[in-house]
Amino acid sequence: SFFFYCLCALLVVVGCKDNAATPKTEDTARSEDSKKSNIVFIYTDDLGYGDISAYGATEISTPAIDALADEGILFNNAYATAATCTPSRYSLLTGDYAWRKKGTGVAAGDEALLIDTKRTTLPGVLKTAGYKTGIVGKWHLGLGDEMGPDWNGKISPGPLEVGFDYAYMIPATGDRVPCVFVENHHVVNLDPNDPISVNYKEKVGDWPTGKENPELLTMKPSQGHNHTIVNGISRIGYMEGGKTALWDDETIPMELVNKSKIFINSSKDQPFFLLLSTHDIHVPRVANSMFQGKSGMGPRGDVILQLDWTVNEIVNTLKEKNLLDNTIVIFSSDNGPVVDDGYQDQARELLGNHQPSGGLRGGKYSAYDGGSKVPLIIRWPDGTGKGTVSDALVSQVDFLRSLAALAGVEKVYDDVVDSQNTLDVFLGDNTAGRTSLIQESFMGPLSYIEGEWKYIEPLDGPTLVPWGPIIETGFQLEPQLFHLKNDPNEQENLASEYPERVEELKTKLADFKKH
Ligand code: NG6
Ligand code: CA
Repeated sequence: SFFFYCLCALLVVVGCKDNAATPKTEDTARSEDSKKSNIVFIYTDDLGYGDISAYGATEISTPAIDALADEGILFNNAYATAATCTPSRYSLLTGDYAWRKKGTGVAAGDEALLIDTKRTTLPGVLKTAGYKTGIVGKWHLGLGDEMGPDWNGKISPGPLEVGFDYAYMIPATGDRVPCVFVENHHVVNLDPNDPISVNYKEKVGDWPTGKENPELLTMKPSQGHNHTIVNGISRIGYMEGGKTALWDDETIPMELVNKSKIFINSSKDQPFFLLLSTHDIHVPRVANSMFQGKSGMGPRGDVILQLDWTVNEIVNTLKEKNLLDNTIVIFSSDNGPVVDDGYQDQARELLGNHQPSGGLRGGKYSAYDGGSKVPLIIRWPDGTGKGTVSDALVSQVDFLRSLAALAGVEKVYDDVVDSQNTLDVFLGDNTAGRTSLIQESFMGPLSYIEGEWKYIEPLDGPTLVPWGPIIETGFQLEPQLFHLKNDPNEQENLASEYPERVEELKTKLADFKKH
């Protein structure tokens, strides 16, 4: 029996040793993971630096978003990587500037997936750290293989192939067909007897278009947006079929909040990462009846109130489930603001004294700061930095390595070129932030910010966004140099006064491009 005892002891020792050398069992990993904070990232669309009261808006009030700022850190110097949606989102998810990859400008509604399924991604990294990962809302990064999405079959690759466990998506934008939700690999509520056809070049089927039947429209385009009419609104692109699958524009936010709640509730046993990518405040701006006429600023103002409602719903859900004390809430926008973005929704006429960009020069699409300087608020569950304002220079490209560090991921692969671990900045401990960053405008030219200076590459292009939103592109034949600290609204081009500075920043930008 002594021998038996020794054998048992030996087995126990070997067993322990074995245990230490191999990965943790699923159960121990689970219990450690459950201590990790959840992450809810509310990524809004086209919301400007001056569009919410936390950032100084006086003509509109956004109490739920402001509460995040009261309980968290408000960043005064935060940038999306680009002045349009697709490249900014590409950077958030991949940790790389989008201009490194061809074809990452504003994606068509039938574009193939733009993210390489083999590369490191933010959701993929969090997944390796035990997170359940989900995206609810706007995708706009393409779907399917090089043939594009198969709307009537399995839509793949997509979010599930780049690190998300769950997806409930607006495939591109609210103003692009097909106007249907996609859940994981399939269009939601699709009747197989009524298949969807989509074409971005020519008309398919016989559904009326805004161009041919303007009398059927409840919201008229001001520019483009005159193809197939869905729910009284003409869109970009032609479609037919999928009647039972069409979304209802007035309840999109309710649908997204509902799917977010279900995702949160189903993630109790492990930490979760939810990217809630709102349709608000992109065009077409169709507020739910709860918000119609409530802002006094027309649909654009009404959907800002609707966005605030979304934030309130999500925070309340976390509170009710006792999760707010263990959840990081991040709030930001994919690019700067635009007033008329192609529909006659009276946004310009009813703007009054409201300044969507908070006085910054330019707006969505632009090389000036109005294009990509955006609101960013982070509410830490333990009250870190509560009610403070940070002037540190921060970029959304850094969330990949920063959240990876937070989640305890030891290795982030080298295919991530641009993302830096700036967790100390996001926590408010480092008030300087990045030394430099790059901004992409809609036709490609880049701007380079380093310290107090900003350089904009010269480009022979239009000075105003060509299709009429009255936004300065920031394109000039000559290089531009601004002292952002003294001149945050980029009024005085100092390039001819400081030619060496121009040369220096130009060279540094060129070096970054070589990476
Ligand atoms: C533009 C659209 C604009 C918007 C934008 C993409 C016209 C005239 N304008 O081409 O309405 O859809 O693309 O916006 O069609 S983003 O926020 O998704 O980048
Ligand atoms: Ca956008």
